[in-house]
Amino acid sequence: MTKPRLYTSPSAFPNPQRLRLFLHEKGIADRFEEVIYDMAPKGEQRGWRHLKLNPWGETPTLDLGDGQILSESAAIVRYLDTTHDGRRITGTTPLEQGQDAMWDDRIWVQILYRITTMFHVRNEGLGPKLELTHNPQWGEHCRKEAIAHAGLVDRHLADGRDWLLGGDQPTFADITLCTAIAFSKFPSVQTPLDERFEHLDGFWRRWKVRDSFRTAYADGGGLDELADLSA
Ligand SMILES: N[C@@H](CCC(=O)N[C@@H](CS)C(=O)NCC(=O)O)C(=O)O
Repeated sequence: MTKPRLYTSPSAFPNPQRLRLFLHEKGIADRFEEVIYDMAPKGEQRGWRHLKLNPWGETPTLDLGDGQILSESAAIVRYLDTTHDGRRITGTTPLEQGQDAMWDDRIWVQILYRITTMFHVRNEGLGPKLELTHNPQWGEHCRKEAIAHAGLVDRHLADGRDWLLGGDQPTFADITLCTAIAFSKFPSVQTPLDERFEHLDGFWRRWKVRDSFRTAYADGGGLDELADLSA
């Protein structure tokens, strides 16, 4: 039987990385055929072949093989979490599911999306073929917003909890926060949230020793500190 196909990017790209980390936490990564795009400079995600699958021109995109296509990281994760056996990564009870969605939304909109916008508009982003807007002031605004909201998350973690919901295993919101911290450290972003916030530092260190993290970041994530994972 052919496997569903996932269109993704190298691990430095945080949204497909949210999905990849989820797949490894859930233990189902081997059930998919992964197509890793050359995002830049080639920009396969913006070419017509991919746009036929996902007109938004983004990764991740899941092709279920029966004519159904899913995109948007959280939507794909929630679908796969409920349709596969194993630990529920997006929360078990309705309350946990609500809390996980709440934290995921806060972190995606106010931290990760801000950092990715900064990446695109402040410096070179994906390069001249793909970037349409250069606006350093907007990038700086996004950076400040990301830092301010990271401070709120840091305060939430200050009560000694390991993960956002207070359990003993990470949920999807923790995955989104992990990829946001990783991307904040990317060379052209240079806003390392772990260096600025004590509890985000501890959180990042907890992720770095997890098997899921070490497998999902096996290509190094574009970060010197993760280079040994690709050895
Ligand atoms: N809302 C989308 C965002 C996806 C997204 O921005 N993906 C980036 C990779 S991290 C992308 O494909 N960018 C392509 C481009 O900018 O050309 C999601 O949650 O999956």
